[in-house]
Amino acid sequence: MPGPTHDDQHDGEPFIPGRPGPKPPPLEEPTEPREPLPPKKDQSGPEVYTATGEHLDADPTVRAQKGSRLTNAQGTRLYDTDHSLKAGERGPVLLQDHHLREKITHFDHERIPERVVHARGAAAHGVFRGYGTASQVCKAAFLGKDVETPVFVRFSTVLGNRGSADTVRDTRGFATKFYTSEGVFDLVGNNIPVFFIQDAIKFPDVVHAAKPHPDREIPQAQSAHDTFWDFVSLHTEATHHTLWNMSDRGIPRSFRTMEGFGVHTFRLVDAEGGTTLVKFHWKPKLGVHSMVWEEAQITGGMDPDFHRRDLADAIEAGAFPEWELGIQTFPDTPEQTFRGIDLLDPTKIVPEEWAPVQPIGLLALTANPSNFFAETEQVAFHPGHLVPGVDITDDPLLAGRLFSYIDTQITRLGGPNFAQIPVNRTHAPVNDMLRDGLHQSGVHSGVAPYQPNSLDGGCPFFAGAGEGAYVETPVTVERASKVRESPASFADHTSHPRRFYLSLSAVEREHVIAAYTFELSKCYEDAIKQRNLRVLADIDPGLCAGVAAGLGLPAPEPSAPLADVEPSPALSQLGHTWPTDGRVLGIIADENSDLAALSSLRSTVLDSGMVPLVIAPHGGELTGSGGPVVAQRTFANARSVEFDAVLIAGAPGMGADAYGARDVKAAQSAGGGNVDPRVLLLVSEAYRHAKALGAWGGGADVLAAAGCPQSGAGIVVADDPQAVLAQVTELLGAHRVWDRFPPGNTVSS
Ligand code: HDE
Repeated sequence: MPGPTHDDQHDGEPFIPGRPGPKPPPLEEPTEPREPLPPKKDQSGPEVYTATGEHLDADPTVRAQKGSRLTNAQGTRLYDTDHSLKAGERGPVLLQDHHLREKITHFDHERIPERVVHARGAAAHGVFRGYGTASQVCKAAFLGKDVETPVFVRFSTVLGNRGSADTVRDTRGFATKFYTSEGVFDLVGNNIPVFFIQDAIKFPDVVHAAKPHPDREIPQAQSAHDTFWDFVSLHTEATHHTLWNMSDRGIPRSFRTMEGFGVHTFRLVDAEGGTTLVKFHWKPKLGVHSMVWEEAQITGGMDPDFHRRDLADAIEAGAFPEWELGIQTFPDTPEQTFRGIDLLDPTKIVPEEWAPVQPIGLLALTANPSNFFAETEQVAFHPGHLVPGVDITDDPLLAGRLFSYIDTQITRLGGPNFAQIPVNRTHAPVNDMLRDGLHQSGVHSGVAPYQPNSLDGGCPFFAGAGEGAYVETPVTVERASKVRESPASFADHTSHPRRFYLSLSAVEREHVIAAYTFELSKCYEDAIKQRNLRVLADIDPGLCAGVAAGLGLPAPEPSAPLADVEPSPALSQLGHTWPTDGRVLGIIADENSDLAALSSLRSTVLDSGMVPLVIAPHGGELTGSGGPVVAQRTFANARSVEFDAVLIAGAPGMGADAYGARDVKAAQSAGGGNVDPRVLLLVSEAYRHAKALGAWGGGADVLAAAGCPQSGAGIVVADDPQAVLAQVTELLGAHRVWDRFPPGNTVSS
């Protein structure tokens, strides 16, 4: 009996190429005029009237598109949009063609400035549900038990332009807009818990250093260049963040498998006015996973939209990504320190072993945006969007951010009314006294937008703290001299990076050494390499020696005795078992594979929440014995990086479009036999990237031809495909077959 295909097995579910779902209806040429598609939830806005009182939409939904006929921006119907108005068919175009001018003028202004940092991003809608566990320390309504709050989350890279690749080595933004009943709260965090600098005044400098060189504008979306390494070696407070960037955290597997951090210490306020200092953490339900560097590089070329696609596909398939929000809590003492760590220093973290992360709510991303520009591009975050119960501290980095975000939106979104853009609109009632400005879309009533007034009946009235007003915590500010200085506690730039490095497993340290070596080897100036080696010598001599060896430079001695720090095991990504939901299995097959067994294997994979993608010599269907089986990928378009594990269902021969005869001969003479060279590449890469490999029905020969062992760490060969799958699934719980990485020089002291 033929096994299920994605054509017939999942009626009623959304269709995603390569994922379960119904077959889309055939494309037809439309002939009858019809209304636009009904609006989605995120295309709704408040009820709107024109200035003359016309009710714009009865349902009450403001839509960009209405009616079945093409109109101009004024709603006048058009009969043609393909021809300019001309004096005769071959004559000159007339200036009086207002439709041409409106169309071209609007087009000329379609682009807005991209974000100065975090330009490349992807976003999703979702919902946050409070556990109620934070209510003891925070009065914010959205943290109450089972309170559900709509959210919009944007993930981003920092350095690259809007069109840059997703998988570059960089920090990732993790910005969440909570549309709470008490106003908008933005938690504008990163996937790295510390920052490069301790004072906002240096932000333009660090960004100038990290962005492409101003003369040639290269490299794009990279820190592997002289100015970046010049800056971080001269501003050693950047060492901790840089070390995280050079670790596997700098190349996440997906947005779904990233942690998030609020970075700064915030102050929560309870119903009685009591305060607690906290650090925010987002913990992904799927675990924290990264790429290996070669994978990230290949993916950057093969699928620059990899993270964006992964997020959208997962949501579309109903595999909603989830994170738990947690807080580390610290007493709000006058010193604002915890076990000697200055909580106002954003280059420091408090180990989770000392202050456990306590879960306070669950975030699920449940819907993709309907329009990238309207939502993902126009969303405007601001750390100053706070709600009663959440207050700031005197972290000097945060202070600068509180100014910067609102300022940048004025340029980027063209004026001060960006809060009126649908994605930025609060869900709480607004009654402000802000008026006019570019792109004002409110038609305000009343004549007295000032307080107090007598002409508008005194409206709007103030709320007291008991009526939900945002009241700043009355923190005592001591009288002091004005200075441009940092406190002495900000001077320790080595002990925290050292703790991070010592908390990593041997293989993670090896990756850090390789990343530093790669990046510094891209610098032209030896002086910059040497200065960075001096910084590393003060973090860990093993790290310094490894990088120095790679660069062919002598390793300097530490400039001071090394800090005696206790490692924090929570900082390592290894040693955990994670759920396998959403993991992608590539299954190599051809007409000669046992297709009946393959079909039932696909069903088992789907039932366990993973994604099976059959990789075949050609598109369409495999129709051999036990078929048909639909191919989701072909030898021509699949690359190992897309898969978390690779299964080989038999020994597939050469694809119909295999490389030219010369390459095939080369592959064969290199021991590949009749196996398609692209399959050999795929398998050998998966092996090199420490992915689980499974084979049956002759698949072991492919392993051999690809130069991989047929047994050993993470290699499963058996007759029964289901038995292979069971073992591979178990291996996936650890994400990679870590033992496969060769032990390197990770000696540290
Ligand atoms: Fe930002 N940052 N930042 N930043 N940041 C921006 O705001 C800024 C910092 C972060 O998806 C900009 O709307 C200053 C830390 C994210 O739209 C800008 C300083 C953290 C995003 C800005 C920092 C962040 C931004 C550019 C030093 C982690 C993307 C466009 C004081 C806690 C938000 C924009 C999105 C974006 C300024 C440091 C996170 C220019 C001055 C620390 C996730 O306003």
